[in-house]
Amino acid sequence: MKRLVAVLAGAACGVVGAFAVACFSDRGAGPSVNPAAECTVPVAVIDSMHYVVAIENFGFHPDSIAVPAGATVTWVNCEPSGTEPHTTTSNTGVWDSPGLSPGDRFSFKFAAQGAFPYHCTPHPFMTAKVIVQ
Ligand SMILES: [Cu+2]
Repeated sequence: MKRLVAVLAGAACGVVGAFAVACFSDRGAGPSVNPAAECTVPVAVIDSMHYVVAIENFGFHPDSIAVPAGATVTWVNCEPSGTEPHTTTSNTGVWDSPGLSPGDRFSFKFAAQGAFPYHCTPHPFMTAKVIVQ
């Protein structure tokens, strides 16, 4: 399994333009192969249509991200194991994740332009937004 992870990481890691690209395995809402790698960069841009927001220290990082219409945003819970789950929940009912434990992820594809504020249901002080351009 370790060898497979290394192969996948080798294929997906690198630097594109000014952005560091995290190691990434697109597995939807399932557990991450390597969440630690995704949590080591402040803004993980997988490619122009796929972005990562880290959930860490009871906050969303970055707390505002601009993406093009049609892009997918994946939230990854980067908290230490044992931390209570977080959600990513649209303020206007556009999306709502289940509780995400450390290492879990949730993805949503933004088809429409606009500003999409969201929060964490168990921790309403955790707020952020996605701006779709
Ligand atoms: Cu939370």
